[in-house]
This record gives sequence, structure tokens and C-alpha cells, in this order.
Amino acid sequence: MSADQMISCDIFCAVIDNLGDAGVCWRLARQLATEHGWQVRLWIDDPAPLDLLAPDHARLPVEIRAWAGDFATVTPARIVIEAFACELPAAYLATMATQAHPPVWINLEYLSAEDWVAGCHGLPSPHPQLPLPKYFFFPGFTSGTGGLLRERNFAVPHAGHFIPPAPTFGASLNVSLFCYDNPALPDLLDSWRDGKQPINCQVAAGLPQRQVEAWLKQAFPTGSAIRHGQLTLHALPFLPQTDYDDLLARCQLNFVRGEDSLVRALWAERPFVWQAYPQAENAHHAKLSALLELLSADEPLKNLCWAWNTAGAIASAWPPLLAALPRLAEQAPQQARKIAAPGDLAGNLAKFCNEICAARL
Ligand code: TRH
Repeated sequence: MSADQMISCDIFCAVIDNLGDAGVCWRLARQLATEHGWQVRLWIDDPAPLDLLAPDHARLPVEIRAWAGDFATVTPARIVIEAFACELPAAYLATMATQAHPPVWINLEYLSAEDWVAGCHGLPSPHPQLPLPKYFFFPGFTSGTGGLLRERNFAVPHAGHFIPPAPTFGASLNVSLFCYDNPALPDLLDSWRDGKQPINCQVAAGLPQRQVEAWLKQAFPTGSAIRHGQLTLHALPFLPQTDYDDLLARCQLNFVRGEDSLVRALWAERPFVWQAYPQAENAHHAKLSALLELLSADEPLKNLCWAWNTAGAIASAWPPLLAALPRLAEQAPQQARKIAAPGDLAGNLAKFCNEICAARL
């Protein structure tokens, strides 16, 4: 039995909107439990997304607990992770401070490729009243950050029968579409419909499907396929996370959003276009700039991403991007290797916590 097999860990997750909060916490919980042997409780205020993301979660060694009620009788774990600055329950926090060996308290931050991240990763912040430092753990793409979630056994899946492997798009180009409300989408769909290149677009459930339905001006039920000109649209069901990861590897271009699907698009080693999670005062534009710089994105990709994120001139940005795809497909495996350099987030987090525990002995 390795030293960290007995470590208990509480992860707190507040689902703010969308799927990323639950998606990231679930991946982390699963890895800490299955790869590091930690005893993980995932406290989540809305467990419903987990049934969609991981329909098999009951078979996995993560205890899912509803974040509800009074935590006065809950004994804190040795490692406490609050995801994305969700506030710990007051009673739980108070009990943490009374422990003979207070837990290691981690705030898992949002992902950004911005330069300041490495400087803030791992810093402690004292609590104003209690003798409990909280450590900021930043995911990231470069050394000095906490790295990105990636399962030990993850391998880029081989293409299946329904979508040919990249980059052999003499026939149809297979694209997946996962985005927020996006005013550039109708113009992009027009370009695809009217272009020379046949396109098969796998449309994710939820917001993407609803926007495509509005563009079609007809019902677009899950499981249906509708052809307009060169464009065939497929309405996907909500896929379990692992199937979604596979889908990305089976497409030649992926439109992804937010945090977790971005990371998976990178691991899939396929060209992708990213829509940043929209923030007040366009704070997300700095995130997009930083990501494009990190990837040394060339003009066609930069132009398309900016058009996609700012309701810009997407129709004129599409043909150059299409022409650049073979080159982008070639660069994708190199990019995946580069961002894998800091190591996997769950492993880095386990090491970070073990070091703090050891220093306290
Ligand atoms: O859903 P998101 O927009 O989540 C966002 C981001 O995390 C954002 O940074 C955060 O601030 C906000 O939430 C609160 O996008 P994201 O991060 O890609 O998460 C989507 C998850 O859903 C991801 O784990 C992949 C998964 N997914 C499936 O499992 N099946 C599917 O069919 C699809 C479309 C997605």
C-alpha cells in the first residue's frame, strides 16, 4: 500500500452554470480516487450533471454527496479542495480549524494561459480569523503551473468507422460544434452550406443544438440529420464525458468552449476553435489572446477565433482556416506534447499536498 492510499479528500463543487464546474471536479475526483488511491468525497450542490457526464459514476470509487444542510457533524478530510473559489460551509471550516492536524486547504482555480498564472500558483493565503492557510492551485499550460487534467491511461483514440481520421478530407470534413450563444454561428453555417467543401457537423446537445434549430427554422431533434447544400448537421445526444473525448479525436476540427472541452480538444490532437466563457467587460478577451499566443496560432486561426468570439467577420475568416487545416493538424500533436510538459494536474496536486503534509510533521 503506497503512502497516499490512505489520504482522505473532500472536493467541494458549486455548479454555477453550464457543465464545466461539475466536469472538471468529476475528472479530478475520479483521478485522485482511481490513480492515487485517495478516499474522495465529492460534495456537489447539484449532482444532476454527473448523471449526464458520467452515467457509470456509481461503479467508481468516488463518494458523491449532496452539498446541503448543516456540516456541523461532518469530519473534514485530510485534503480539502474548494473548486473555483466556492466558499466552504462555515461549520465545516470551523471544524477544520479545530483539528489536531488541520487539513491541507486548496482552492482550485480556473484555467488561463495568461502570464501571471505561474507567479500565483501554489501561493498560500492566510485566513483573516482562523489559523488556516489556503493554497491557490492554478491549472496551466506552462512550467510553474499545476498542469492540466489528463488521465494516466489516456491515449488518443483511433478514428471509428463513422468519421474518417484527420487530415484526409477529400470527402466530407467532420466538425464538432460545442459553443455558447454565438452571434457568429448563423454566418458560419451559411458559409458551410454554400461552400465547396462538404461538411458533416456533429452538433452538441443544448445551446448549440438550439441555435442550429433557429438557423434551420425547423425542428432539429436529437438523433436527426439534416442536409442543406454542402452541410449536413447531426443532432447529437448529450454524450458521456469519455464519449465526448472520443468524438473530439474522431473529428478533423472541433469547436470547443470554456475550460474542460478546450483541454480535451488539445489532448485529442486535432485543430480546434475556442469560444472563451464570456465574462463582464470582455475580461475573457485577455484569455483568448493568451491562448492564441501560447499556441503560436497563425493568422487564419487567430482571425477565425476572434471572429468567433466577437461576432466578427466569420464568413471571410472561414476559407483561410479551411485551407490551413492540414498544417494545423500537423502541428496539433506537437502542441499537445508542449502543454503536457508541466505534468498532469491530479498528480501535481497530490504531490503538492503530500509535500505540505510532510513539511508540517
Ligand atoms: O460547460 P462549459 O461552458 O463550462 C464552463 C467553463 O468551465 C467555464 O470556464 C466556467 O467558468 C463555467 O463553466 C462556469 O464548458 P466546459 O468547461 O468545456 O465543460 C463542458 C463539459 O461537458 C466538459 O467536461 C465536456 C462535457 N461534455 C460531455 O461530457 N458531453 C457532451 O456531449 C458535451 C457537449 C460536453
